[in-house]
Amino acid sequence: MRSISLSRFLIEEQRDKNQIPADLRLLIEVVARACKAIAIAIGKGGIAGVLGSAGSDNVQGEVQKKLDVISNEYLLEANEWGGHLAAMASEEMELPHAIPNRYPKGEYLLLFDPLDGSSNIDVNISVGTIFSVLRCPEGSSGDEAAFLQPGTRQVCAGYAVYGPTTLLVLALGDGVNVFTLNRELGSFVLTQENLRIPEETREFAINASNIRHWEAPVRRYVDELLAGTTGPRGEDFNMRWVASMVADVHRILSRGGIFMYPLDAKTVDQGGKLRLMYEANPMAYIVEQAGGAATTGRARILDIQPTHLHQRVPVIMGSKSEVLRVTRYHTESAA
Ligand code: P6P
Repeated sequence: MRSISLSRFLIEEQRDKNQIPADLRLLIEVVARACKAIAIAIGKGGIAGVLGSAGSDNVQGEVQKKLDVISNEYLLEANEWGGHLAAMASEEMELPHAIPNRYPKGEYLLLFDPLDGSSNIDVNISVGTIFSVLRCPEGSSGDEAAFLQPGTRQVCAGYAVYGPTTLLVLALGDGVNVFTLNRELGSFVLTQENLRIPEETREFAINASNIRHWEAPVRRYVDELLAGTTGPRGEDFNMRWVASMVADVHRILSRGGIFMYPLDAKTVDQGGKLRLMYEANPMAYIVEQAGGAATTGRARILDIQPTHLHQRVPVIMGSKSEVLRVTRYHTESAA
């Protein structure tokens, strides 16, 4: 494995493949620096008094953790001055954040979930930052309409997972690469090139407490997995559910699996649980770049034309053969 830093990787990608414009390289390095600051804040935990609730709700109506607010601020402050962005959007903010007039505007739009899975923070379970990069439409000021582009228009997507190690997982349209934070040097170092998700798997991730709310195709699929060697799959399966999308999807990218937060009777009115623009789309982009698949059960996630910034969608993603099976069950159920 070449021992190269994130900066060198991006420069070589830019020079050798002419794939990453300078402003996009700057954007990625700035986001990575903000993720390092978030990792440090998380690592201090109770010592720095950053655990617990911020005493406010976000636009989703969810209780904000102190670290949700801190992480959001880090990403806003890090990205405001660089001249590479037209605007930013966050799970934690109702409206897009315009670049202050004192700074130049750029051609990119940055979307992020600053601290996904933050309900796990107080019990020391891995959480993460998810981000997505779009181009700002020509002549647009970066208002909400500018962000409403299908996931296929992403030029970059990535996540940081704050676990036993802090990882940065990056997809730029030419595969998925993993960088590990060297805490002594304070820099991300390439530790896995061209990550490929195993086509087949014997592991699934779903919040099984919702079983009574599931639609028939999901119930059929999970029942078959639970039947194991006694059922139609003829194999035993294992279940994992961290309740932190970044941790669950990273496990699946690393050793295969299927992640499901499907439409169910509880979430049908909102269209699903997870957010399209800064959770489903970036993760779907990364999973597809790693050779996996990502659908709502009825449509490819990246093809969805968004109607509003905080839109929610059903999510089924991971090892291609399993995702295609679940999607087929939805088609058969509708027939
Ligand atoms: P539940 C975290 O709040 C999150 O948005 C995802 O990271 C995670 O996969 C999901 O919600 C967990 O939802 O219903 O199991 O708490």
